[in-house]
Amino acid sequence: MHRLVAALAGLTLVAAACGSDAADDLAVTVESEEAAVVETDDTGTDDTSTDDTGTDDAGTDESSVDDSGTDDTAEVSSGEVETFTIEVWADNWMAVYVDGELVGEDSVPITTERSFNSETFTFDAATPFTLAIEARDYKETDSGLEYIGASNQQMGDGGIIAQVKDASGAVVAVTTGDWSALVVHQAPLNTDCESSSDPDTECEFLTVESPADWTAVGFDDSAWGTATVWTAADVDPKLGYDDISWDASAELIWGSDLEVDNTVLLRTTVG
Ligand SMILES: [Ca+2]
Ligand SMILES: [Ca+2]
Repeated sequence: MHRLVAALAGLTLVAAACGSDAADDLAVTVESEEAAVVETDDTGTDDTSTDDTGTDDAGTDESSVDDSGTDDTAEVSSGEVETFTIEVWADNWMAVYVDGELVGEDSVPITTERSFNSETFTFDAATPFTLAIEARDYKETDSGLEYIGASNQQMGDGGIIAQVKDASGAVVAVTTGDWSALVVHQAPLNTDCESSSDPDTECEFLTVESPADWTAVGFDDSAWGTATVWTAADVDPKLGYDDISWDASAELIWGSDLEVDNTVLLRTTVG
């Protein structure tokens, strides 16, 4: 994962000592001009990005994701529209997109202490569809730490698991190590700053700008790595996890480092 991030460093990488709040990786949305640059550099010959970076994205950032998804759905999907549900548990927060459209996000704000919960979202889609999840581990600042200044100041850890069922209740997709993954926030890079009395100065972080259309059907994620599978013992899933009857094939996944990798973009194709 480190190697992957380094390979993307020529794009819009930011590595710096901390000093400001963690608003950077909230910006899945990027301004249209920047998005065009990212896509051109990142995907090269990606034909679908051409459409998405045109006038559609010139409007508001949020709506551009929906627009591209709608367009791509019409182009790619050929099956009949069915109703699906996705059950998902995340430490600490997630947002779920289907064919570029947001179908649900964690109802518990990430800033809530011990924001562990599961969610079930229902959506209509035609197979094959693109399932994309933004997963975030809580960090108080770009230092990557939580409980800063308290006796339990530490690096938090992450983890996510999900399964998709069709209308009959059959499991049609689960999180596995086959999912594409891009870590877009890592901190602290110098993990020995965990005990620092001034982590916002001493801890280093690294961010990669999220591609503007990373949730879209046509997005080329071939440059991404794959998710890392973790055991329940590794993640120690808490509140909400046991509320779901997880299929035996569903796996807890994250980046390659449960603590340092703080925001992970995940993608797969279902059907
Ligand atoms: Ca956490
Ligand atoms: Ca963390």
